[in-house]
Amino acid sequence: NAASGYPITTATARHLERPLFGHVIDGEVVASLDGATMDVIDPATGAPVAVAAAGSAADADRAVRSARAAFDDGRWRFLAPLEKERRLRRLSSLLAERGDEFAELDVIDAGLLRMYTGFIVQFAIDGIDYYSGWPSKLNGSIPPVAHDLAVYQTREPIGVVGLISPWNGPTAVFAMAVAAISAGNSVVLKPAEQTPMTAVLMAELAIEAGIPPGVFNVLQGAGEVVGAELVTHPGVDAISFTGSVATGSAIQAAAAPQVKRVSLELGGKSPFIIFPDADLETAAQTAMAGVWGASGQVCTCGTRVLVHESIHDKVVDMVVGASRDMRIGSGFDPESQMGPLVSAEQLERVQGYVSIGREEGAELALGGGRFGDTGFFHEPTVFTSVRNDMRIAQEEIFGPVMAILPFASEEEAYAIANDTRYGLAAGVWTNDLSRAHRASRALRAGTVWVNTYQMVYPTVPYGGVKQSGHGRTLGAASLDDLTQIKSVWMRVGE
Ligand code: TXE
Repeated sequence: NAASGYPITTATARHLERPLFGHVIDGEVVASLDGATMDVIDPATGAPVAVAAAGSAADADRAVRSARAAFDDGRWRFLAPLEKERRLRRLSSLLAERGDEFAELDVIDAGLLRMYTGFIVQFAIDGIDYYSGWPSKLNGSIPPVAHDLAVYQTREPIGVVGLISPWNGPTAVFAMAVAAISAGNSVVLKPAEQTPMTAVLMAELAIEAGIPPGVFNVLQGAGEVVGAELVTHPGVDAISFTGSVATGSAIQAAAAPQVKRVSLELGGKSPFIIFPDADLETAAQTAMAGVWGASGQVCTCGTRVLVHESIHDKVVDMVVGASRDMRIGSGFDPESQMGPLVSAEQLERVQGYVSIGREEGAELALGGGRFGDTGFFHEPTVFTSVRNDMRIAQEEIFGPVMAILPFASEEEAYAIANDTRYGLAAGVWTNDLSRAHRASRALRAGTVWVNTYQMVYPTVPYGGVKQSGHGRTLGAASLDDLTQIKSVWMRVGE
C-alpha cells in the first residue's frame, strides 16, 4: 500500500483514496479551474500515492477573494473573543483526536519518521492551544498625552495573511496559521508542492470547529505560480514565508512595490560548539540527533559542529562510531533511525554538496553516498578537516551532512560561528557558567541553546537574524507581526 507495506489506520487509508487533495476555498474542497493536477510522491519509494490540485493564478485569485470577503465582512474577527477561543480550542481537540491521520500522512508526504511526525502533531496542538488563549488578551493601551487630549491604542488584525510554507514539517505550520487566525486575520495557506495533503484535512477540521468558511483557505500548486501570485496580489496584506534565502529574498523584492508586510524564516547553517569541559557523550549524541533527525531537513540543524582541538578526535570517533550502523528506512518502520529525503531534487542537491565537499578538500569520515536504489535515501555523512570558508560550511545543504571544524580558543569559536550569512540558531556545550553567558552574548543568532538543542515551545519566540530572516513566530512577539496598532486621538478639553 501507500505506506510501503506498513500498517496505517483505516482513516489514513481512506484519505489516500480521495480522488484529489484540492484547494480549500470558502470552506469547500475544489479542483483547479483548469483541472490541472500534480502527483504526490512517497519519498520512501519514489512512487506516486495521491493526486493534488496544481493551481494557477486564477485559483490564487479565488482563494484570496474568499479570504478577503471573510475578513471584510467580519464573520470571524467580530465574534466575541471568548467565542473565538472556544472554537480554536475545539480545533485543537479535533486535531488531537485525529492526530494519527496527520502524523501518518506526513510520513507518506515528507518521508519523516513516524515518531518525529508524532512530535510535529503535538507541536501543532500545543501551538493551537497557546494561540486559543490570545483573542481575549490582545489588549490595547492608553498612552499618556496632554491633559486636553485622550488617546487609545488598539491592536487590529492585518487582514489577509498569505502563509507560504516548506515541506519539512507540514503539520507544524498549522500553529502559525492559527496564530494569524487568533489575531482576527484570514489566511491563505500555500503548502509546499511536495507536501499538499494534511493542509486539506486541517482546513476541513477548521470548518468542523466552527471557524467560518473563508477564514482558513488552502491554495495548492507551484511556488513560482501560486506562491508568486499571493505575494503580488493586492488582496493580500502580509506574507509569512518559510523557505530558502533565494526565494525569501525574491519574495521581499516582489512585495516591495506594494509595501506589503513580509516576515521571513530562511533557514541556517547553525554552529554547534563543544567546549572541552562539556558532557561529551550528551553533546555528541545531541549533535547527531540534530543533523540526522529529519535527515537534516530542519532549519535549525546544527550542521557546523565546532569542536575544541583538544577533544576533536575523540568527538569525531564518537560521532562516526555511533552513526556508522544507523538503520535507514521507511518512516513507518519503528526500527528506522533515519528516513529518506523529501524528493529526488533534494537527494540530488545533497549528493551535489558531497561532491563539492570532496573537491574542496574536506575529508569524508563517514557515508557520502545515496542509500539503496529505491526512494530518496542518503547515508549519514560526516566531513572533517572542514574550513569555514568552504561551501559545505557556508551553504545550507538540508540533508544528513555534518561538517566538523576544530577551534583553538573561545574567541576563535565565536568568530567561526558568526562567520556566516545565516543567524538562525546556535548551540553551546559547556559547564562553565560564565562561558555560557559569554557565548550567548557573542553569538549572532535568533536562538541560543546551552547544553540542549532544538527545543521549541509555543511561548518562546523563534526566528532569525542576518539572512536567516526577520520577524518572529511563536511567543507573544509573534502577535506583533500579525497585528497592527491603531491610535485614536480625541480632544476632551472644552
Ligand atoms: O525551497 P523554496 P525549496 C532551503 C533548504 C532547501 C532549499 C530548497 O536549504 O534545500 O531551501 O528548497 C514556495 N514565490 N529550505 O526549493 O523554494 C514553494 O512552493 C512564492 C529551508 O523547497 O524556498 C514552497 O512552498 N513562493 C527551509 C516554499 O516557497 C515560492 C525550508 C519554499 O520553497 C516561490 C525549506 C516564489 N517565487 C527549504 N518559489 C527552512 N527555512 O526551514 C517557491 N515558493
